[in-house]
Amino acid sequence: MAYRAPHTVPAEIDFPAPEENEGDTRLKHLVAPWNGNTADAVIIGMPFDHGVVLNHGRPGAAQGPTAIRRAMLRYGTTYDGDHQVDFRDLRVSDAGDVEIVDEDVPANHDRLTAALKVILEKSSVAVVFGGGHDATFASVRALATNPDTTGGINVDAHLDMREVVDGRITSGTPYRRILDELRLPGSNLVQFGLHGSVNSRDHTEYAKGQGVHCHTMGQLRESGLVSTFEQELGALGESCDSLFVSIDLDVFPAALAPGVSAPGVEGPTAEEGRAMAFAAGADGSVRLFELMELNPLFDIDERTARLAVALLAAFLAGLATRGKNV
Ligand SMILES: [Mn+2]
Repeated sequence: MAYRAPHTVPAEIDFPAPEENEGDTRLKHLVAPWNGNTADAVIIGMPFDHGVVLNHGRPGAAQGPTAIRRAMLRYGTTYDGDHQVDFRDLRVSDAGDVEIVDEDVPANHDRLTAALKVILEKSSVAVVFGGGHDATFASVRALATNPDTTGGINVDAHLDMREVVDGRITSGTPYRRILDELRLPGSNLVQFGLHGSVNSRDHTEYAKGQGVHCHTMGQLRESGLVSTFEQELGALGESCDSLFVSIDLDVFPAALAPGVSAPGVEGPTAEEGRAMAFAAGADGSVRLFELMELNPLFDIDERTARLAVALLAAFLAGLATRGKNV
């Protein structure tokens, strides 16, 4: 029987063996089921969207991880033409999905944290396919053995900085919980790509008061989106040794990403998304990369799923350059 990380079940999608397509190495040929060995990247799916429902979003993100894997079967090579990097030699494994128990948000978060702790012991990076964004609390909990030196960037339309009221943990609360419960310093968090008309003044002022750097899309059009992302990532690396980059696909405009829990109107281009993902992959401090909130029930012709795969490919290309002066 194949190795299984704790609380996981095999992915619904099997990737074909690499030798089937020599000379045209596709993303799907790169990924094998995780055998528990050391790896460059291990993927885990979090097929859970009850936190989205509790946040009054539209359900369906529980099917996100399978939708990303399905898109990987048909889309993407192991060559990044933008950076002229072939990442076919990366060791990329799929640990499957977290085995979900009912609608119990904390119990399912505990399962993701436990599985990720095992993955992070063996792999340079963990890649999470979501699922509702509430799970990022659980992912960062696995990463944050030392909260003072753990940090990251949330690429998201929304702050997700709502207070937990009466124990209601939702997809709107993860970054508040990362500050309040995991005790990461606010200055270790960056909110990136915020849409201009969907975050309240109170939540924005709360975040800034905690020392969180907040960048709206409108501001990033002035400052330079990709260069600001790279600057923030570099600055976090000065004070932190373990970083995460979590991309909520709803940061992209609905024209690019219709298949999300909460579609928006502004956002980065796909090329800017890929440039950010590449920078995240190339940064040796980044140990956790997330593609969250894909909701295939609302996707159009796999548009959002393919965008997620393009971001994954850019991240892996960046990862392949670590330790090299590319
Ligand atoms: Mn979010």
